[in-house]
Amino acid sequence: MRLLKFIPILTILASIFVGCNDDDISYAFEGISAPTDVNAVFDITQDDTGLVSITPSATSASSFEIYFGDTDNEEATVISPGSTAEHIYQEGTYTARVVAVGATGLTSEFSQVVVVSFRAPENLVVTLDQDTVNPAIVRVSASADFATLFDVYFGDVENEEPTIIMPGETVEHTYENPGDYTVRVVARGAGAATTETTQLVTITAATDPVTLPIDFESFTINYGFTSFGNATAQVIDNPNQLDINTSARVGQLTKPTGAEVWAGTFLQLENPIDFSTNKLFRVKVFAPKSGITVKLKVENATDANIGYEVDAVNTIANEWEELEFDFSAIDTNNEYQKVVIFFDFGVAGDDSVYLFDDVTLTTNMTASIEGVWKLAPEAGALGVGPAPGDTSWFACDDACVAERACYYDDLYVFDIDGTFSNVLGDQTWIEGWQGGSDACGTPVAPYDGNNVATYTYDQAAGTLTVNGTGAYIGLPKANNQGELPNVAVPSSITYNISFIDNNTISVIVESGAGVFWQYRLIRETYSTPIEGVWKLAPEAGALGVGPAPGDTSWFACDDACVAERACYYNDLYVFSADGTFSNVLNGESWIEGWQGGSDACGTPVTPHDGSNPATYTYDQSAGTVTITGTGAYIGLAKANNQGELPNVAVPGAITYDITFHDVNTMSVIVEAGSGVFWQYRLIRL
Ligand SMILES: [Ca+2]
Ligand SMILES: [Ca+2]
Ligand SMILES: [Ca+2]
Repeated sequence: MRLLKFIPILTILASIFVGCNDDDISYAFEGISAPTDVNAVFDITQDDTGLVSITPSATSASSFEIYFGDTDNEEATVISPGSTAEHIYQEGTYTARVVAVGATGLTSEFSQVVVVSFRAPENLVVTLDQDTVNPAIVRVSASADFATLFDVYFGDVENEEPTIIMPGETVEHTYENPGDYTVRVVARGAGAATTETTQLVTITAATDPVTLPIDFESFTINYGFTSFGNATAQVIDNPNQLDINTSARVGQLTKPTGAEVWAGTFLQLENPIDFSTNKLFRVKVFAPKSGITVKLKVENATDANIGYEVDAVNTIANEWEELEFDFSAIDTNNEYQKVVIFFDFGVAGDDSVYLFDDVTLTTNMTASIEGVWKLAPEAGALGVGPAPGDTSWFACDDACVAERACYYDDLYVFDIDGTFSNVLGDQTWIEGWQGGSDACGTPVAPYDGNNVATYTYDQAAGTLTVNGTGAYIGLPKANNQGELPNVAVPSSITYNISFIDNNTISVIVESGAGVFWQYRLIRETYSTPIEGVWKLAPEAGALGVGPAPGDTSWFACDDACVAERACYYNDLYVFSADGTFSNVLNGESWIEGWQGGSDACGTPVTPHDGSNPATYTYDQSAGTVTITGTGAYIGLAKANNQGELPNVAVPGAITYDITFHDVNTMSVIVEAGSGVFWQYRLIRL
């Protein structure tokens, strides 16, 4: 009660504050906005007096001004919330206005045509719409001559109080149970005589069979739970529309005190579950306690002895959590048609209530991000919209994909050693903010793939972070702070990533609030043995030199050497499908003395820095590959067909002998002068 006394004082203080600081109004004060949701319930007495009552309502209104609309220069009738204004009208048609006044004087209003007639209503027309998604919802509106309002009876409860609607107004009603109901609408005016009509509405039972995935959203599917062990289950409106489950409806299992340790519930599916490819169940659960065993079981439709069950333990209370159930060891010779779920298995009931949703059978994916990815060169793979999955603001269509061919060949390379590379080739799509003209052009620093970059992939969180200024996926401008150039160039970007299948990922970044850039990436595939992204095998002996092929007795980089030269072992040799070749060095490489370095990691030195354009030709019958382009090389920059730099001129091309050990391993040899064989073992990413 003490608190209540203070409220008016606080309101006055707030008003003074606002009044004294016109230039500095704080809109943080509640109630400073105008009232909303202004409405009014009208009623009329049927005694030929023309007495109409108006009960207004609104959110955040402190009073209402009523204008009945039947006199000129009318003074408002002021009433407080919850009160009813009464007024006697002569026969006629008027427009009544209801003005809701907020605490700060801001107003909102609502008008309603009021027909006052002592004649019995005529030409009553009732419109009854049944919702197409949820057939249990009906909407009723009505019109009639000489009617002030309509009483609507939906016919599903005893002693029903009618719902009053005005002409043009629609009322919605949800029936609890299937059945035939008589909807009765009574048109009323100011006189005693009424006119009425009835319509039959049939609410059909939900009879469609249950299929996977089970999301409980359908109003036509019969989620007919069979519960046991004293548990009960039903579909309810989602009481916790949070985080990973903002859907409308969920399954609910109640395990009352006294329920068996094995209490649970099941749904029978339309058909046996297809376990031929997908063997991983995911279920979203919401439990009042953590550390409970959730058991998911599948069972034969008729033989309860045929079943398979998997346990999972939840890790958090009172939050939605997606649990995984690995069914990969299931005997696929049997048929399973029931999905059974148990909560807190092994523990007797304690009145806990559990929610579950999105029972989905999916793939047991290895979910390896390692490898070479590119934007799927198809309509819709690049887009932006107000929500994940929604690219309604922009989606690159077929013509756009064709126009941006220089961009759709860009590669995103995730090396097993944690190195990330943007491999752009000579050109990519350069937007205006980069100084380009929304056209193909030379990559612009720092978004040219030349900086050191790494990545971290958190499979559980579904996030992928690329670290390094200029490293990106999809569009360089879209980062976690917003879009360039409106925000600073970030040093890392975190994307939400989900595997659609082992070779397709969805990558999303919310670049500023409510702006979701979305990319669908696919694994790069190759049509010739040499195409792809290669690197030196990071293992002893993969780099060496000797007097003959296969002999690296003069020098072979051992384990310590491999570790010392990590900046070199992540260098990439990119053989693109279009015949271009790239040295992608990821910021640093091993720089030898002849280059001005100190036999240590350092910034690449031109022309051996990957900056010059280069091409390659692969002669399968000869077993050779020729790299053409000054500064382009495989293995060691110094070793070429004439000898070793700096003793010979920088060549315009180098031819290497190559041998494939398997599709992902090749040996590359160059005789650098007579009898000096530099040898490299390369692996494909
Ligand atoms: Ca749902
Ligand atoms: Ca490109
Ligand atoms: Ca490197």
